[in-house]
Amino acid sequence: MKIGIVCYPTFGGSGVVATELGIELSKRGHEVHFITYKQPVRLDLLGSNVHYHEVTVPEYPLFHYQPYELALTSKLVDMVKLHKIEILHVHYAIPHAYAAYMAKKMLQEEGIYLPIVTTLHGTDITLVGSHPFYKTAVTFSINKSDAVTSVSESLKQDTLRLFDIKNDIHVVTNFIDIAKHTHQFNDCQRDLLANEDEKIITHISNFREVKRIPDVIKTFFNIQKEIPAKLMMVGEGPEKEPAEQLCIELGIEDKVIFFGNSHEIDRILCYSDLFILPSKTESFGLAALEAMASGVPVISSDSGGIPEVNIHGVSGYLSQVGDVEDMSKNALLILKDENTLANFKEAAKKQACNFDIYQIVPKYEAIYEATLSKCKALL
Ligand code: GMT
Repeated sequence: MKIGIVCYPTFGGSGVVATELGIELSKRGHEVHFITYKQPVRLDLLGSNVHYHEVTVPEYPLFHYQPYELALTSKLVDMVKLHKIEILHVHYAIPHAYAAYMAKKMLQEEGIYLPIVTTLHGTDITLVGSHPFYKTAVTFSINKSDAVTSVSESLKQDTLRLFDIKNDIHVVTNFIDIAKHTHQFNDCQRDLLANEDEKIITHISNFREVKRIPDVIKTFFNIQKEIPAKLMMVGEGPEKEPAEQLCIELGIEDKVIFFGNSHEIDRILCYSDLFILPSKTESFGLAALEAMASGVPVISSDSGGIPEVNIHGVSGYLSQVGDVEDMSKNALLILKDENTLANFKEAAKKQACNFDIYQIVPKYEAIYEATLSKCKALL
């Protein structure tokens, strides 16, 4: 198949999922075309089956806001015609599903039929999409997609609750390439960052309010009172500076390392003992899955789709949003005893295997095929 993929090219989970999906589809013999404004961060494999087409939005002083949807729509039409793209998979409803629908209508005028698959990722529904400013257009775009998927059952239910949806929503969970997380390092040089007796706790996110960064710091503060430990904070975002300030106020700044965005997530996870994800809402929690795939147990909130990924008492523990005391208690339960820690590490890895890329990508292929057949039958 010739598949177009539209996504955000940044460090966010939706872009990561779209990129890993495209790479895997290309390995399975499909021709994949990424169409976005920058080469996706994890896309380093451009080749005969993977192409990248940049959407450029020229600055024009008349516009207070530069019209990205318009530029994306035009690019989609041009690329579909040039490369004979058969199906378009858009990740994140805003504005991708909307631009895709406009492109589809323009192509229809020329007798070209382009089926659209929209994957909902979370914030496009729970945080941004349901805002009254966007809701009408988001509802329309979801209903006009030829197939809709969501990355968890919880997100599907949120979508049905928040929007008036006429389409079926297929749950296709996020996935992970287990093999990649298994054999990469013989020695990840843990001793560069921590002493042998120190446990390493990690948090990775885009440091937005929804991630509840102060809860990560406060939980770590409680942990390090009981056992020697270091905290690795990976990512960039508006909550990073206040977090650095909080570490100073609590007197733990020498125990917390802020990395910024990193291309070495696998190495950081390789030497981690525990991952913390206390988010207020989280449709899936790809970062937690990546941690588990590296054998790192997860202390998380129980919000959104996280309980579908992190199993309480098995791969880690779940607490109510904001319950720092419970998260601290659970973290210490795992970390204080080496046998317990080893068991949780093994169970985390095992649970991650349920989301192996080789089980999930065929589900997308099946959806593409069914959508293409359904659309051809309607012609
Ligand atoms: O919140 C983020 O970390 C970024 C956001 C995005 O849109 O990229 O992530 C969302 O999509 C990820 C991939 O499907 C999910 O794993 C995250 O849980 C989801 N974030 C939220 O729901 C807050």
